[in-house]
Amino acid sequence: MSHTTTDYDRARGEVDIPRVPDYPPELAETRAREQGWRDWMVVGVGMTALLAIIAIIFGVVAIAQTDSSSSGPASSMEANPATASKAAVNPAFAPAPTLAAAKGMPYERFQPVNPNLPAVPTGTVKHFRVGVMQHITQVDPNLAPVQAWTYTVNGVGYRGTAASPPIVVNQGDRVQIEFVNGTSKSMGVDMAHSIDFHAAHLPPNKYYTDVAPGKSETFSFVAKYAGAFMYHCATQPVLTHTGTGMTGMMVVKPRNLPPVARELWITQQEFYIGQAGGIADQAKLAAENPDVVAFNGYANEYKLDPITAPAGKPIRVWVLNAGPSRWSAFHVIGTVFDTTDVEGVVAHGSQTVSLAPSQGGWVQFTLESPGNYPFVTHDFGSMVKGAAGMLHTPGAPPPKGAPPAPTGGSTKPVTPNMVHVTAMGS
Ligand SMILES: [Cu+2]
Repeated sequence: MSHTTTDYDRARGEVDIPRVPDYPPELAETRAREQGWRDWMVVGVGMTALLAIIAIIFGVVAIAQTDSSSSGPASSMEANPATASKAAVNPAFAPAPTLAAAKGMPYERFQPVNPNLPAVPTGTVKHFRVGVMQHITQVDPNLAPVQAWTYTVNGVGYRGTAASPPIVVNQGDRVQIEFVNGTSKSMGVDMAHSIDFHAAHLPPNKYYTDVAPGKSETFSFVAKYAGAFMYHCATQPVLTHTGTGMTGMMVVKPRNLPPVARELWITQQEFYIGQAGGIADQAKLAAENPDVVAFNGYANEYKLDPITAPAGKPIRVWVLNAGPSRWSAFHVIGTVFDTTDVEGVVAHGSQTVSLAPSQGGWVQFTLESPGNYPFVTHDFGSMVKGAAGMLHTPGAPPPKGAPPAPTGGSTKPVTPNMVHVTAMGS
């Protein structure tokens, strides 16, 4: 028994901690005298500080009066704290332009992204033709359209949002990637892009390199480890390319993962809006100050179009935090995760999974009773910018206050050359 206790202490680092000696009683009088001195010192320092503050206040008032009487409105503006703080607002962090402000700008109509995890393709080698499109879409129903640079996978692309499709394989599969940087005029590609797979063991200098518009490259790798891995553009500046949408999820399913009633995918992404029709705002990107944080490429997408899922049966959600910069705390309100696997760490009974930018995994849970169960990032600063959705079970009333999905915009591709904003690097 004592053996076990000792081991616990050692494991918790609670052995060999030096003890602070007790105060020797013979020094008690000296200690009291020192305490008295310290008390007077504190009073003295406090009085001095108070006098200094009073002097500063008098000085500032005197200067402000002199300025406003002698040099007119410019100086008096500085003396007025309200006006001064307004002038100090960095214009880089101006609110994103609204849809109304972008009147007349063409953009693609919102279409909800299918959140069902696609099946693993057939064949011994899993072949994926990955394309690029540069298009004009909203990422929030109230905000101006922006440029989104996104990937297509085997012909599937998501116009009307800035999401990229998941690539799904089984652990141990050989994966062949044919990366094509824009195949037609409707893809709107006017610059080099690239693709970097976090699930692969490959020399980046050889394969994650720039591919010119209209050109392609092919490579393959074995998906050795299971998980939700990021894929993304690695073309410089990488913050701009990933912040303008060039990220996606690659799911490597472990062998013998039990089937579930519903298997979904959710990618969290940030958007930094400067000009209507423009690319991600550079200053906001650098300051990690997004206007929108979205699941699957559009703010509050699955509140606009709730995901139906059964009650009383296991549900699995593959989650990726594609960033580029903010943290994600994925949580489903009204349940507890039975099992989670984040970056190879399996846990049971967790409430929230913590995902740094690029990290991913899966969560499995049951909605025990019929109802409406929101899912969010519990980083509420990001949640209020659009990283929230809704799971709705059959038999539950429709979620209250769900806004109608927006219907504006074009059903045809809208490419950057159709709006009057200069593309980066051109
Ligand atoms: Cu790119």
